[in-house]
Parts: sequence; structure tokens; C-alpha cells
Amino acid sequence: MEQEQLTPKQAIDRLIVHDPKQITELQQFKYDMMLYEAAIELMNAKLQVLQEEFLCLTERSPIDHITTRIKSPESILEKMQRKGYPMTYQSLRENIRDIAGVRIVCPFVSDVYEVVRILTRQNDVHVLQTKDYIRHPKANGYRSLHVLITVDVHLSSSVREVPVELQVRTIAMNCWAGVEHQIRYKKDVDHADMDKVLLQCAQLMHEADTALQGLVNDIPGMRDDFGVLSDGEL
Ligand code: 0O2
Repeated sequence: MEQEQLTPKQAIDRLIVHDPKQITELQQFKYDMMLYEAAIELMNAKLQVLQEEFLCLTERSPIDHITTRIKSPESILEKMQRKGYPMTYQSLRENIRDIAGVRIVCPFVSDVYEVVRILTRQNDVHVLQTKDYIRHPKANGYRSLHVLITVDVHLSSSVREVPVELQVRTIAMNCWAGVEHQIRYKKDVDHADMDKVLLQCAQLMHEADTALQGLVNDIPGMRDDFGVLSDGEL
């Protein structure tokens, strides 16, 4: 029999008519997604204001670029399975807190910490958890500062604290993570040295970051604009 072709909207409407339990969850899902989109827009606006202000004051910004994403349904389901969470919508709402993600890429390591300091000082931003994979890199070499925050989203009759995962890293760390992310999906390829080469590359990126930070620290005229990290902080 020929399959009826439905647009996504028609499919959703049909589901709503036929299954009362799924209506609630579907509406809830749409509402939650609206909240995550709003939270990302708010964070984007904050970061753009900071970027503009820094350019105005110092002619350079501690933020090189920003990307945002809403976690894909496949990635959400994969994570729930991997972590052994019950496969229900309620469990998704309780356990998956990185559905809204904002990645901030900075020129220098000191910028990473500076941007996080500035953002988390704001009254409507609340820190839930910090994972510092810069000072404590993952075994594979991954470096990045992860800060799980909530941002206040003002709605028609309430304020919701919506979780957003900030991943803040240098250009070098981002370069490595982007390449590693692509290679990770080719793990079935038989290449004994893959992990070793990735780790070596992560170390090279780290050395580059350390050398560039050293320049910032050593040149007095640059210090005010660029922030300074002491040797022990890298
Ligand atoms: P996507 O595409 O960003 O959704 P998990 O690591 O998922 O078991 P947790 O504690 O939430 O659980 O993770 P963590 O350590 O805070 O990091 C989650 C995210 O950081 C990942 O999201 C990646 O974006 C990034 N990340 C963490 N480790 C690595 C790594 O080794 N390499 C790269 N390239 N990125 C990493 P997702 O869900 O994997 O993907």
C-alpha cells in the first residue's frame, strides 16, 4: 500500500488527535524546546554585547566566535541509553541538562576564564556545575572548560531557570576537538596509533596555548587587554 506522505506539522496534529498521553508529552516537548531556544538567544545576546563592548574599549575581544546548538534527538537518546537512564520523557527532563549548548571560542586561555567570570557574575546567570577539562584534561587529550548554568527566561506569568551548557575553549582546543570529533566516528577503522596521535596533537595544541599565553604575560602593554594567567594556572 502506498504510504501517506505527511508534513511534520500534519504528523504532529495527527498524533495529538489520536493519543491523549502523547499529546501532553508532545506539547511539553515543544514548550521545553521553546525554552531552550529562548535561553540560547539570551546567552547569544549577552555574548554579543560583551564582544561589542570589548571591541569598543580595547580593539580586541576575548571571544573569537560563538556557536550554539540544540542537542539532536539521536544524541539525547544515545546519552540516555549510555547512562542507563529510564527511557521516559520525565527522565529526559530530569537527567539531560545539556540540551541547550553554547560554545565560546577564545584566543587565549586567560580569555576562557575571563569570559566565564564575566558571564557568571550576571544576576540572571546561575552556576550549577563546573568541569575544568583545561586544568584536568580527559585521558584522550580533550581540553575545554564546561560550565553548566541556568539563565532566567521571563515568560508571560513566570520566570524559568533554563539550563545551558557552556563549553569555553581556545582556538587551539577547538581545532583539536573538531578533528577528534570527526575521527571518533571512524573508530572501527583499524589504526593502532590513532589514540596516541590524537593525544600527541592535544599536547602540541597545549604547548601552543602555553607559549601564546606566555607572550601575553610577558609583554606589559598587552596585559591589561589580554588578562594574565600565572604559570601554575595553565
Ligand atoms: P554533542 O554533539 O555536543 O551533543 P558524557 O560525556 O556525554 O558522557 P557529560 O558529563 O554530560 O556526559 O559530558 P561532558 O564531559 O561534560 O561533555 C559533554 C560534551 O563535551 C560532549 O557532548 C562534547 O560536545 C564535548 N566533549 C566531551 N568530551 C569530548 C571529547 O573527548 N572530544 C570531543 N570532541 N568533545 C568532547 P556530546 O553529547 O558528546 O555531543
